[in-house]
Order: sequence, then C-alpha cells, then structure tokens
Amino acid sequence: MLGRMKSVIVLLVMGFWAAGPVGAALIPIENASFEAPVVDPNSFGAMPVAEGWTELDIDTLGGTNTGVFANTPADSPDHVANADGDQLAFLGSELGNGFRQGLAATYKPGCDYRLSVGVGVSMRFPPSMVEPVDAVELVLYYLDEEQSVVDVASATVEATGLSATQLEDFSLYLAPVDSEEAWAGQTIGVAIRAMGLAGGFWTLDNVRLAESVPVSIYVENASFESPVIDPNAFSAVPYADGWIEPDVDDLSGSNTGVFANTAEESWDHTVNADGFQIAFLGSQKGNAFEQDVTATYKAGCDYRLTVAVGVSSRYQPSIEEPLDTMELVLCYYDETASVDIVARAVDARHLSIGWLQDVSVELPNVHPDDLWAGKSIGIAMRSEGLPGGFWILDDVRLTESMPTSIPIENASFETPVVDPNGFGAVPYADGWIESDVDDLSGSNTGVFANTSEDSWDHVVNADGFQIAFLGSQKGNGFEQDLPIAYEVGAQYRLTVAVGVSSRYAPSIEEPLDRLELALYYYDETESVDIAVLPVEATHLSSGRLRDYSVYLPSVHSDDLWAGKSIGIAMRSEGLPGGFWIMDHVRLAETLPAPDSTDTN
Ligand SMILES: [Ca+2]
Ligand SMILES: [Ca+2]
Ligand SMILES: [Ca+2]
Repeated sequence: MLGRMKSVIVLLVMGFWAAGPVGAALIPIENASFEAPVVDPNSFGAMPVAEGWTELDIDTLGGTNTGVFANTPADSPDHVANADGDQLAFLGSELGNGFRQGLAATYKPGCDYRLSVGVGVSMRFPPSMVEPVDAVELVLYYLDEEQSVVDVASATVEATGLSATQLEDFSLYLAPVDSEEAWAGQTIGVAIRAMGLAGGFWTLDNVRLAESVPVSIYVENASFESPVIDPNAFSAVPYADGWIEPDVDDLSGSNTGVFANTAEESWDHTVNADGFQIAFLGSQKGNAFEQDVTATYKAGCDYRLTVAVGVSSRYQPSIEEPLDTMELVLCYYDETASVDIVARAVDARHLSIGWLQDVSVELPNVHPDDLWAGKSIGIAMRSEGLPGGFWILDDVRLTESMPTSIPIENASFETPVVDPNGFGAVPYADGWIESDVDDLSGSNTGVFANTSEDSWDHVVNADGFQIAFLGSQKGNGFEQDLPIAYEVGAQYRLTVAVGVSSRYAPSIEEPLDRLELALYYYDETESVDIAVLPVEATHLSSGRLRDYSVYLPSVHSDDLWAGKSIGIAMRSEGLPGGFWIMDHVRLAETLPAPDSTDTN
C-alpha cells in the first residue's frame, strides 16, 4: 500500500515531452498516430477500427467505442490544433473500452521507459468532468505465461480541464527495469484504457514510447549520514557535510542540518529512511540545501533529481493557506549567479509523519544550444514558505539518461553462476576477454557471488546476484569487442558500477592504484583508446558501488574510429595486492537525428 502511494507521485508527468525531444530513441509503435485506415473526411469522417491495435470494445456488435477519425478543417470549431498528422483516435469513456498493442521491443534490464500520449476530449460528447469524473489510464504491460495482461505501470488522466481542440501530453514513467523483475526481457505492451461511465468520448493521438539508460551521478553526502551523530547525545547537528546551506538563522544555522532517526519502536521513527540519518530544513523561504556536483549537463541527455521528502513529526509545514512549499531544483551557474532550469514544488498535504515519499524533478533532453549545456549541474532543495515548520529530506538521487542502450554480453557478471555455498567465486566471466597477469590460474579476473544481506561485506546496490573482481596490478583487465560500430554524429557513454574489495582494497596512498574505464577501437594492428576515465579508490566503498561514466563526444565522419567496432574495457593501472569490484556495465548512445526511430 505504502509502496503504491510512493509510485503514484513519481509516475505522472505532464507536458514536458510535448515537443519531440532531440535524439529521443522512440520504440516503434504500429499506427502510433492513428493515420490508418485512411478516413475519407468528406464522408462520415470516422471509422470504427484502428489498424495495428487490439481494440477492446464493449460494443461487440458495431465496435463504435474505438476507432479513428479525420481531424476537421482548420476553420472548424472542433478542429484539433495540435493533432499529429491528419487523424486521431476516439475512445468511448466506459470502463472496458481500450486500445492495446504488443510491441516488437522487450523490457531491457537497466533501461527506463516513458509512454506519452496526446489526450483530449470530444467536443460534443466529452467524458464527465464532474463527480464521478471519467478517467483514462495509460499502461505499460506484459503477457504472462497464460497470455494474461499484467500491468507493470499505469497512470490515470482525468477529464477535468481537458480541451476538445488542444491535446495535452501525458506521460507514464517506468523506473529502470531490474533484471530480477518478472517483466525483464518480456515483450513490451502499451495500452490506453477508459476507466469511467458510458456517454463520453476521449480523443487520443501520437502515442510514443521512449527508452533510455539512466546512470547515477554522484552526490556528496546524499543520504545525510555525515557528520555522524551520537544518538545518545543531542541527536541533531545544524549542518550537513558536502552541502551549501543557506540558512535564515545567521547565528546558529538551526534551520538546516541532520538528525539521527529514532529507534524503531519510537512513535516518531521514520520507517523508510535510508541509513541512520535524515536532513531537516526549516520551512521559511531562504533556507535551502544546495550542491554543485562534479558533472555537467550533456546534450542529448535527460536529468532527474529525486529526493525522499517528509515532514517533521513535531513541526509540520503549513497545509493551510498560506501553504508552505518546498522546491526541488535543477540549476546551473552562469558567470555570476545560479540560474534555475526546472523546479518542482511540493507541499505537505500528501505527506505523512514517519514516512518519506519520493519526489522528482526532471530536465528532459538537453539541447546543444541550451545555455546550460556543458555547464556544471547544480541541485537544490529550497523552502518557499513561512517559518514554523520543518521538512525532512533523505536519499538524494541524481540520474542522467541517454536514449539508447547498446547490449553488452554478461554485463552484470551473472554467468557463470557461482555456487554461493561453495568457494563463492570463479576465475572467469562469460562473454569477456580477460587479460590476467596470473597466467596459470587466472585468479585476478572473475566473478563472485554477493554475500547475504545480513553479512558485513554485503554489497547493498549490486545488480543481480554476482559481481566481478579485478586484481589491481597493471595488465589485468576485462574487455569486450561489440558487434556494433561507432556511428557518425552519435555520442557514447560507458558506465560501470565500481567498488573495492572488503578485504583487499586497492591502494589509496602513493603509489595510487587506478582503474581505467575505456572506449577503444581497432586500427589495423592494435586496439587504440579513444576515451579513458581513471578511477581512484579514495572515495570508493566495499559495501556500495558507485557509477562511473566515460563519455565519447559526437563522432565525426573523419574520426579514425567512425564506422569501426566499439570496444569497451576496464583495466587496472596499479600494483598487485588489491582488488576492484565492479558490476552493471552499461553502454548508451545518443542518436544523431531528431526523427530517428532506430532503437538498435
Ligand atoms: Ca494522428
Ligand atoms: Ca540517510
Ligand atoms: Ca551483477
């Protein structure tokens, strides 16, 4: 129940995708714009069929609840101004009517999905906008073994406020697919379902499904676990390491800081806090947490800031006029000041004591001409209210999504399957070329089984059950030559989740051990690196992996690697004695053309 509440707020995002994003990887949907069959606009103007779609129609005789119609002339009072093409779909408002389609594409582990539909209402027969309000549901589903439809995610759109002449864009967001989820690898299904009473008609057009590959961008002290508070002492401190804290309390800074979560049996315990500590933020305008992360906005990528938000058990922000609000912001710095790009306001009306709710703000598709392209990413949580209340915040997450995922064999090091009851590790990894200075037993490269959750050396954010290990000595490495070439105009991003061995961490003192992530190609004789990111062990942990990404800017036609096979590598550049651990290798590509629908 609580998990469900959490998902609802993240799912529905309006308006952002109204314009086709540059370089978005759209998964092909048959007759996505309802242009077929072609309707003769001089005759009846509508047909009770839509090619390519499975029509669920409770009018089994005439099928008059689902079909397509021709947009009227531009001077007609019911002309839909922003229709895509010449035709749209109509859908009867009664529960049981709907469109659905199984696509050729599958849910790829590690990818997230966004289904968008232009929605409007019939001018003559609009769905009910008063109680009981009619609604339409956008759905992503898959078929189980019995061929039954199983919903993966859904979002509800109510008729209230919708127009007959202007479609509004609604989106459903599906968070990254975990390889363990039942729909991983299953065929993607999209559906639009009426959820109301009979009598009205919805107008639908331009169904789009975008796939992208999100990776984490590092946020310092993202879970507010430092400074560490002694829970037996005062249990709160007025600062948080790593954050810039504007605080209207100039003297003691008591509007921003961190506190220790109370014991589980305590009345004010926060059930779903991340770790042991949480941040507090006074509700008065002028109080904030801000951070400039060490990453930049990249053209062709989407950004999403997510924060777990709650309210103080003792001093809640006002839920009556004047309503207190808090803003999540993505910003950048021009020469002189920080400039907001997108902000999302939250108020306390849907928040509850003892429970944090995920709230997200998104910046879709950075364009090369945007002022923030190439600039440092700034994130902020700012109060916009009156004094007296406190917000509580935890688990700040920043992700960057690139449109297209390129498959990598055994990307999560799940094969060969290691018997966790045996030795727990094997000295090889399927699908990878392993360079190993230990010629004899190859014990510098291989895979191991994550330990159980209660174990001291458990890796909390491993992908699946297994992780790779790599000896720190130069000469050890994993490489893979992909059956895909560097495409002119495209950018590439290789991401690996990296950590260190709990027993044998690579050296963080001189001489420093380094791990290199690289994109390479083969000229006639040897492999040549094009982009390399060195990673040091200094900020790495054995219990939590951190995403590192190496970027290759747009490939030019005269680059030597244009058209050559893509090579990816993780290589040690150090002395023997330590071990890197790594998991969840992801390669993403931005597409050169805005209208490209190639998802391979
Ligand atoms: Ca259309
Ligand atoms: Ca925390
Ligand atoms: Ca794995």
